[in-house]
Amino acid sequence: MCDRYSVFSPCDNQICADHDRASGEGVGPQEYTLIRMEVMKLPEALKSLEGKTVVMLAATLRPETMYGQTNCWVLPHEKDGSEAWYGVYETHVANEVAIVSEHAARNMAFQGLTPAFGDASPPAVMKVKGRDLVGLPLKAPLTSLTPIYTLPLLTISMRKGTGVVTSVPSDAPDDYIGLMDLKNKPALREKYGVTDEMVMPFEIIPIIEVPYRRDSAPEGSEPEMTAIAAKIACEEYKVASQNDKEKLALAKAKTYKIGFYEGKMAIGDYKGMTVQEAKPKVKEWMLATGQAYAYAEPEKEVMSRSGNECVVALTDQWYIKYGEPEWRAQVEKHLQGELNCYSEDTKLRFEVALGWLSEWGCSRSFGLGTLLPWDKQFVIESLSDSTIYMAFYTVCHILQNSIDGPFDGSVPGAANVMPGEMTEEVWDYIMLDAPLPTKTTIRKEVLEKMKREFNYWYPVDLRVSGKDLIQNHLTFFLYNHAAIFPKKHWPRAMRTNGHVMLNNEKMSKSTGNFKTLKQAIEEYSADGMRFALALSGDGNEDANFEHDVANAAILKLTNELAFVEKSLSELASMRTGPLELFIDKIFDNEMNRYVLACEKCYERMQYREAMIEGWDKLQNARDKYRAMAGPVGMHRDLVKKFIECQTVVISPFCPHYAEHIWSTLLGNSGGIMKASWPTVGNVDPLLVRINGYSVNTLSDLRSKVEKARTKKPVTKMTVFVAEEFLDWQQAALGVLKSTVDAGGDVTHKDFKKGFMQLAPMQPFKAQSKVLMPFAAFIIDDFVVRGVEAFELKVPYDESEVLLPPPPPPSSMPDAATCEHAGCGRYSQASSIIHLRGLQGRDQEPAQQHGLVVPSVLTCCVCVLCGVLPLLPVGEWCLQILKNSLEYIKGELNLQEMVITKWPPAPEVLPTPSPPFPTPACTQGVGKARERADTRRCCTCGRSCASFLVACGVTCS
Ligand code: A2H
Repeated sequence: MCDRYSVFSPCDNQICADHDRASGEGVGPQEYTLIRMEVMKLPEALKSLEGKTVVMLAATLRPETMYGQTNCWVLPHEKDGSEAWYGVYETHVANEVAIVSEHAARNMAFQGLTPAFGDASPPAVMKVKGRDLVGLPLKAPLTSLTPIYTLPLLTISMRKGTGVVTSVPSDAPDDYIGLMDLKNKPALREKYGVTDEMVMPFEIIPIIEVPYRRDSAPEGSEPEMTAIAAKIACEEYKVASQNDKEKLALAKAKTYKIGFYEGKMAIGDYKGMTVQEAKPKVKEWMLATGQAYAYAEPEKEVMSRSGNECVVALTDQWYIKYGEPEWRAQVEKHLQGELNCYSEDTKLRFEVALGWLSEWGCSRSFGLGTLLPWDKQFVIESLSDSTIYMAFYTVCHILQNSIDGPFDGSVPGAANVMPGEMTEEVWDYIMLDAPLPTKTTIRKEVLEKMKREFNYWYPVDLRVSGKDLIQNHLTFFLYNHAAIFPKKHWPRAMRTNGHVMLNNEKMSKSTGNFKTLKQAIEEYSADGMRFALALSGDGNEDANFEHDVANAAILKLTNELAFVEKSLSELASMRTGPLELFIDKIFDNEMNRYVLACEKCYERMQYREAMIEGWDKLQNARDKYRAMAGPVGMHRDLVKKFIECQTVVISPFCPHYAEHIWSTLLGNSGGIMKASWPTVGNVDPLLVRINGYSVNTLSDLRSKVEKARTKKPVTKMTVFVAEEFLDWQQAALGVLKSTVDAGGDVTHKDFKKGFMQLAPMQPFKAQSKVLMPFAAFIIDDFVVRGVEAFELKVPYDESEVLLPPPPPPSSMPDAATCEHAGCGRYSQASSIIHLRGLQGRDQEPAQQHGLVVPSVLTCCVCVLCGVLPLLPVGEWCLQILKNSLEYIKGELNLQEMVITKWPPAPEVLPTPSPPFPTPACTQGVGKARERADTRRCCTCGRSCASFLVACGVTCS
C-alpha cells in the first residue's frame, strides 16, 4: 500500500479506472518535473503579491537539461488573439504563490502541491494575462545565467503542463527557433514588449553531446559530434520559424530521440554520464533541494462517465504488482504456449498489455464492490475483482440453494455448509491439492465432492469477452490464475470480440440508434435475428447488426423451408441408382467440402464464415446442381443428404427453424439438439478443380461474348481447347516454377525486368512481345492459385469436360481382375467407372494400376483398390455439360457454337504459282516462309492467306 499517481475523478471522488471512463480509455498519468523559477522583480500587474515568494513553475520531461536554460516561455495570447489567462495559486510551501494555468492548479490540488488537498477548484489569489507575464526576470536552477527572462512563445498549449515552459535551445528545437525568432525579428520583440537585453545577450549553452547523423549522410559514415543538436536539426530540416509546424516536428523527433538515447552529459555534476542515467539523478537532487516539484497529469484528456474531467491524484491505496518480472514471464510463456487466443490480433493485444501493465491500484474508497478482506475501509475496484470467480462456480451449487436462492450464503444448500466453514484449508484442499483438512466441520464426502467438481470443470476451457478488457481485466485474469493455481488449472482459451453496431453506427440510447433484444425478436423472429447476428462479424472488429440483413434472413429461411417441403414431397419420384453422373459426383463433393469447411469455422469460432460456408455456399452448390441436372433431375440421396446437412450445420444459429425441419418434416426423434454433426466423405481436390474449371469456363464464355458484342453483332462462338502449351510458353513456365522452387519471388518487379535475359528464355527472344504478357498473366494466376499455375498440363482433359461424347460402348466387360501389384481383386463391370480423357502419360499409371482397357473405352480403373484421382466423365455428364453449353448458347442468343481442339486443323490452300514472295509473319513469331504445299509460317506453323501470314489469333 502506498501513495501513487492515479487517474482520478474529482466529482466522484474516486479513482477513474478504464471501466468508469466515458473517454480516454488506457490513458495513464504523465509525470513531469515542475521547475521552480523565482520572480526576481514583480511587474506592475503583480504588484499586489509584494511580500510573497512568487514563482513560475515550468513543466518539463527533461530535468537534466536545466543546465542549458536561457529563458522561460509563456503564452502571450491564444491563437485566435483572445487572452491567455494564468492564475496565481498558493502552494504547499508557506508564503509561496505559483503562476500556472488553471488546468495545472486543478491537478496540483490532488498532489499535495496546494494548501487544501482535493479541492477541485483551488481558489486563485489572482488571475493574470499571459502578455503581462512577458519580461519577468527569473532565477532558475542549474543554469549559469541569472536572470533569465520570460518571453512569448505561440506554440504553448494551456492544457498541457502548467502553460509555463522552460527554454533549452541547445536541445529543444521549439526553444531554439522561438529564441531565434525573437533575436532575428525586432518587430516581434516590439510587439510583445521584449527589450533587447532580455534576448540578445543569451547564447545557446551546449550541455549534451550527441552523435548527429544527417539523413543525407552516406550509410556507414561517421556521425558528427555536437552539443547543440536542436540548432543542427533546425538547420537540417530548414525550419524557418516557430510556425513551420511540419519541419519543426521532424527536427523535434530527431533531436529528442538522439538526445535521450545517445546523449551524454557535457556539463554539471553528472558530466560524462548518459542522459538516461543522469535524468533521475538530476531530478532527485532538484526535488530534494526544493528547486523543483514532482507533478503529474493525465497523458490525454480523460472524461469520467459522470461527465467530469479527470485529474491525476496521489492516492493512498493498495496495489497489485502486475509486471513483476518472474510473474509476468509465467504469463507471457502461457500466452505464447498453451493459450489459444483464436486470433493474432487478440494475442497481440495481450502482448502489448503484458508489455506495459505494472502496479495497478486495486482498492477504492467508494462505490460498489467486494470489501478488501484485509483492509475493510476499501472495496476492490471492479476490474481487479472477479478474476477467478469461475473457480467458485464449480462448487457454488453445493454451497448454495442453487434453485430458489437466496444466493448470499444465508441459507445453506443441500450439503449444509455455512460460509464460515469454508476456511482457507478447505479451499486449498479443493483447489490447490492441499491435504484433507483435519480441523473441519464439513463432512468428508462433501469435501471430496467439491474437489471432484472443481477438478472436473477446471481449467477454464474458454473465456469470451470484449476486446476492450484485454488491457486490464482479462490480463488480470491470466495473472491471477498464474499466481494462485498450478499450471494445469490455467485458462486454455480466450476469445474476444468488438462492440456491436446497429446499421453501421454506434448503438446509443441518446441518439436513438438502439434496439433491445425483445424488439429485435418481435421484428425479425428469434432465428432471423440470430441469423443476422451471426453474419454481423467475427473477431475484434466491431460487429454490425443490419436491419436489411435481418429482414432478408426471414425471406431466406422461408424460401429454404419451401424448398425442403417441396423436395420432401417429391422425394419418392426422384432419380435413384448409383451416383455416377458427373454432376452428382460434383455436388456430393461440394457438399462434403462446405460441411467440412463450416466445421472448421465453428472450431475457429468464426461464425460469419460458418454461415457463409454452411448456408450460402452449400445452397449455391445445390442451386447449380439443380440447374445443371435439368430434365435428368436431382438424385434422391443427394437431396436428402443436402437437407440433413444443411439443417444440422445451421442449427446453432437458427434452432427453431432447424428443429422444425429435423423433427416435424424429416421425422427424426430426439430433437435437433441431439443430432450429431454430419459425417461426410473426404473432399476430392481434383473434382473441385474440374468443377472450378467448368464454372469458370461458362462464365468466361458469357463475358467474352458480351464483350465482343460491344463492338459488333455476334452469332457464332468457337471454343478452342488446347492440349498443351507451345514450346516458348513451356520454357517460361519452367523458369517460373524453378524460380519459385528455389525460393525466389516471381512477383518482384526486378524479376520481371530481367526475365527475358534468363538463359532458358534466350532461344525465344523473337517471341518477347507475346512472352512477357504471357508471363505476367501466369504470375498473376500464381498469386491466386499457387504453383498450380505453372503446370504444363492439367491432370484432366479440358476438352473432355467440354466436347460432346463419342458413341457409348456396344458392350461392357462383365468383370476383370485388377492387375495392380498387391490388389488382384475382382471387379464387377457395374463397379467399373468409365474413364475417358486419360491421355499419354496419364494413362500409364491407370494401366499399371487397373484393368485391361477395353477398346472402346480409353481406360478403366479398379474401384476396389482405390480409384485413381482421375476424372470419371460418363456419357451422361458430358451430355449435361453440353446441355449447359447449349443453355449458354440460348441465353446468349447464338446461332452456332463450336467446341474444338486447338490448334485448328490446317487449312489447305491452293498452291500459288511461283515465284513466292516471302512475307514476314505478322505475329512476330518468326520469318514466314511458304512451304510449297500449305504456305505456312515455318516457326509458328500457321497457314497464310494470300501472301500475308494470317494466323488470325495470337500465338498464345
Ligand atoms: B521539455 P509532452 Cl530540452 N506547451 O522541457 C508546449 N510545450 C510544453 C508545454 C506546453 N504547455 N509544457 C511543457 N512543454 C514542453 C525541456 C525539453 C523538453 C527538452 C527536450 C525535450 C522536451 C525544455 N523545453 O520535451 O507533450 C516541455 O519541453 C520533449 C517531449 O508532455 C516538456 O519537456 O510530451 C515537453 O514539452 C512535454 O511534452
